[in-house]
Amino acid sequence: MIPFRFLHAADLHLDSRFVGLAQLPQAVRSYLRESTFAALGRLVGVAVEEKVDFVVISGDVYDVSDASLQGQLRFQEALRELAARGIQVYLIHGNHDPLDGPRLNMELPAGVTMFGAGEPGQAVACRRSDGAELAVISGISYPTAKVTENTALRFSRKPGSSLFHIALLHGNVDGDLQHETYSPCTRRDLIGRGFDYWALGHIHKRSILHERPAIVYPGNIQGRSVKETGPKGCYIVDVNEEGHTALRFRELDTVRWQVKEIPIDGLADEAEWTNAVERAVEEIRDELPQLMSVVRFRLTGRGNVHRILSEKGAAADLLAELQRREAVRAGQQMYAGLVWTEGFSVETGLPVDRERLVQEDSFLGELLRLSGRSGQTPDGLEDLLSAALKPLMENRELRRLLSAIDSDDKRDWLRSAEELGITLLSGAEEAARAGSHHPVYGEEAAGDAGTPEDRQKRGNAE
Ligand SMILES: [Mn+2]
Repeated sequence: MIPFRFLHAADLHLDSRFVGLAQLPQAVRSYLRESTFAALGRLVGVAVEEKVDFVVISGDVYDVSDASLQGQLRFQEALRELAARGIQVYLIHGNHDPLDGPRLNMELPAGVTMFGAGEPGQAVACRRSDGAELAVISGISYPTAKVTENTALRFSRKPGSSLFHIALLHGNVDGDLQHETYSPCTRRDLIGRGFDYWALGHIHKRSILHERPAIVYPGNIQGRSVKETGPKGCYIVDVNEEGHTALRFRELDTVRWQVKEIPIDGLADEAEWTNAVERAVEEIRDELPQLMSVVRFRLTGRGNVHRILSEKGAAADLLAELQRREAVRAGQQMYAGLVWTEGFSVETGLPVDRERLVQEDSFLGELLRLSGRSGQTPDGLEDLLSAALKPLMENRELRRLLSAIDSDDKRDWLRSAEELGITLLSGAEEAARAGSHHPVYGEEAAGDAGTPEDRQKRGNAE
């Protein structure tokens, strides 16, 4: 077998709209909007630099079936650039850009093969230098957005061919429940077809499901939300004389999404907390000086800062300030090293000994035990919430909104409610105890108002 090299990418989602970011300053928004195209540009650059013999793209070239004109023209341009270098491209369409989408009827540049729907199309890829045959490539596109059939079973090797076999499939292998089950199949189905490399698309998180045969999701080429964190790109696949594959990941993204945790334990006050966040921002800037980063900070742990975060809205204040600073950079076109804080997820609590509170024979102890029991099982959580939400469910509009809440959000609610309980009740109980020993008015009348902390505890009890 002749050794060769190819590039495997999927889920380009060109011209994604980044919904939900409408509030961004124009300069930041337009850079984000450009990021899927920038990643495509880098893909072309990597294909050229790595001297690949060909490129395979496993569906979802566009984000929506009625892809923007700009998206289509830019993709066309990338294909022409690859064609001009003699790099062949093999592609399929997926659930986001099925064949029945109202797109331009564009003629594909020479050297580009787009597989249709129905029976898998088959093509032979050749070496760039001399046209020697390298591999048989098969693929099926989605005719419409919804394909629930196991299309993997339709693939078969080219009879009599001993060439390396690659299959392009957009679908859900081994039922990742976070995604709708498009073209569902199992690893076993794929292994059974006798192919050497399954070039998958659909799941945006990159993963190598199997080594021989290789079953590979390269992930999308550009993260598009806080759910798509970390480096995004493509695989460069080297096939040797024995037909064994070696994969190397190449980053293509220009905007990197991250979630960073900042524990508040031990931070004494608002100033220390602000410093910790600013330091985290600068660390990201130092780590990724060439990229724009979008980060969500998860504030976790227990400490005094919790009160400032939960009562003073300090997170919203700092967020506005951090965003203002980066907007200035964006206004000066300094996108490399820009760190856009997308938001804070406040998951903190008061500096209390929760384990001790759970044991306590008190209203708060009982509340924490109930919450612990309910949170342990999905059914327990559902029971608690359905009782709590019953009045809201009577309203049609609210019912519609609530039905879209997933179980992660529900667990967050339970956790927040628990912390709110601790904040409101632990203070009250301590103050009540303190009050029973030291009558408040008497103390103040005697001119001893106690420490500021004592006064705050009493304040909470009111
Ligand atoms: Mn996709």
